[in-house]
Amino acid sequence: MAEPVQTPQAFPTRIFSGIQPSGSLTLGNYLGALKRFAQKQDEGIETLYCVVDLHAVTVWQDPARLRQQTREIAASYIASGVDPKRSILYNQSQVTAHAELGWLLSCVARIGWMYRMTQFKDKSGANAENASLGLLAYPALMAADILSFRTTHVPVGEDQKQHIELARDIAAKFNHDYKTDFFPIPEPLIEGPATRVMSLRDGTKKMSKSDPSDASRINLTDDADTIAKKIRKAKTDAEPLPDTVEGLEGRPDAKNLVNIYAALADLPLAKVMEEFAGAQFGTFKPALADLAVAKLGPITAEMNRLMAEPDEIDAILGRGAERADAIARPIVAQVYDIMGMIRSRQV
Ligand code: AQP
Repeated sequence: MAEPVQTPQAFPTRIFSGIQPSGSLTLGNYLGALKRFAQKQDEGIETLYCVVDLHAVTVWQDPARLRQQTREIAASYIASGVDPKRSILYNQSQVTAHAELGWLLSCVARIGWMYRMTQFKDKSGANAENASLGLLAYPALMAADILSFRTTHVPVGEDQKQHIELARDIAAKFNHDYKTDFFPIPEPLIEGPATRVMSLRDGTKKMSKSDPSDASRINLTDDADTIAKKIRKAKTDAEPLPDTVEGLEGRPDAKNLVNIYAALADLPLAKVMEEFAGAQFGTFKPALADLAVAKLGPITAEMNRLMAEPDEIDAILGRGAERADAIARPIVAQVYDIMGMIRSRQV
């Protein structure tokens, strides 16, 4: 069970998180992010969920494809249980506070902090000089996403921990530099058995929507046959499953599949070990495939239904953006005041 959410300092609890429209979502995005986003909303906490299109263009995106993917991510949020009436659901570029605060915070953050980000190193590869400036600076924009709402908690997967720590450092430096306590220091919420779902082809590598191998991941758009085939072909070792969680140590591929089962079934890992103790993968994999199809099938069907009405998705994003703007605009105006900018334009 997750710990009850504690509000740091004197700020009311507010949750923000985002997903990049840089490809079709995976089972990793679902278990590490989407499923938990809906749970937080259902706990009655104020929740804002964003399709972070400004982040996606840190690497080149085909414009028509970007529009399509933005709608697909919005549909994935809704199909996974995010209710646009109870949560604020929108795309980032429609709320200008993100870009404005992003600039201000990129003047607070230090370049050295950015170079230390492992995701920048991974994504820029051997040719970092040729990466976009945005790819390097993007964690400052991510800090702005969070702080535009004076967010207190950010549910993310394990891979985003370093970026949230950076957002905390940026908030603390801003507060220190301007002798204020304006920004809360946001807490990452990294909970549950699936904070890092691994590749089906390599249990030591994160499942990622931009992995060149489609067999490495389950996409939320995959049909039942494709899901079953990918699980059947998932890399494993030759040993049967152990009877304890400890017995999975040193067996990353087996551990990954068991973790996925536990997360999909909402069962503690120990219970899954009990159920499949001594089982061969020939028994476990079909059980996992059946479970994955049963859980993901209705989500995929709902996504397809929503995607048939792109205007409706755009209208939902527009309404969400208005609500997000109403919160963020006055916060960013106060940041301008704190930093000494004159704001005398009549609006
Ligand atoms: N494998 C994963 N396991 C658990 N959580 C994951 N997340 C991503 N992959 C896993 C979480 O999903 C949220 C949205 O992530 P994102 O799409 O904005 O960017 P990302 O973290 O870089 O995810 P990808 O799939 O690896 O995208 P690409 O390939 O475009 O870089 C985040 O909360 C993330 O932690």
